[in-house]
Amino acid sequence: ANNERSFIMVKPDGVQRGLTGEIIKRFNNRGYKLVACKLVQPSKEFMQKHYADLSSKPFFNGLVEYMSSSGPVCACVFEGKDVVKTGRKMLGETNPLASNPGTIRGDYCIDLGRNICHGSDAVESAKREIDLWFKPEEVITYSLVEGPMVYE
Ligand code: YYY
Ligand code: MG
Repeated sequence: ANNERSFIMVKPDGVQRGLTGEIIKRFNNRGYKLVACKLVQPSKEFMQKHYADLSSKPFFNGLVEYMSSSGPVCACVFEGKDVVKTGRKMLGETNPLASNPGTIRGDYCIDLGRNICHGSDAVESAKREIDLWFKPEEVITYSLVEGPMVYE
């Protein structure tokens, strides 16, 4: 389906470093459609919900603290064929130093806890994350004029 959706977020380090546009641009250039986008200053409680699956990890508290107290994040939803899996490839590995050049993390960052972006890891988690971050009316359904030039 061409209407798969992924939750892509520019983390506080990405926003602070002026990389918001670059990250959105890469998804747009690939052919993915931006269907939601907003700047948010998430609370600690909200980030605990977002990263609930990682609550038992030793880095959880630091991660939540960082994500909620270092500046805003840019929360986005991109739509298109295979966007969840392809989006993860475009982001690179969790550890930027293990990420190939040409990926977002492989081109723009170094440390694990400053890896500038988030992308949903499965279609199901994408649904959960989009519902958490956006009201239904904030995710816009529209057709891209260039659609037939991206999809055959
Ligand atoms: O999905 P992804 O962001 O690539 O990695 P996750 O395993 O979901 O971890 C979320 C987030 O936590 C990661 O982007 C950086 C941080 N983190 C960390 O600080 N230390 C680790 N050992 C693992 C992850
Ligand atoms: Mg993850």
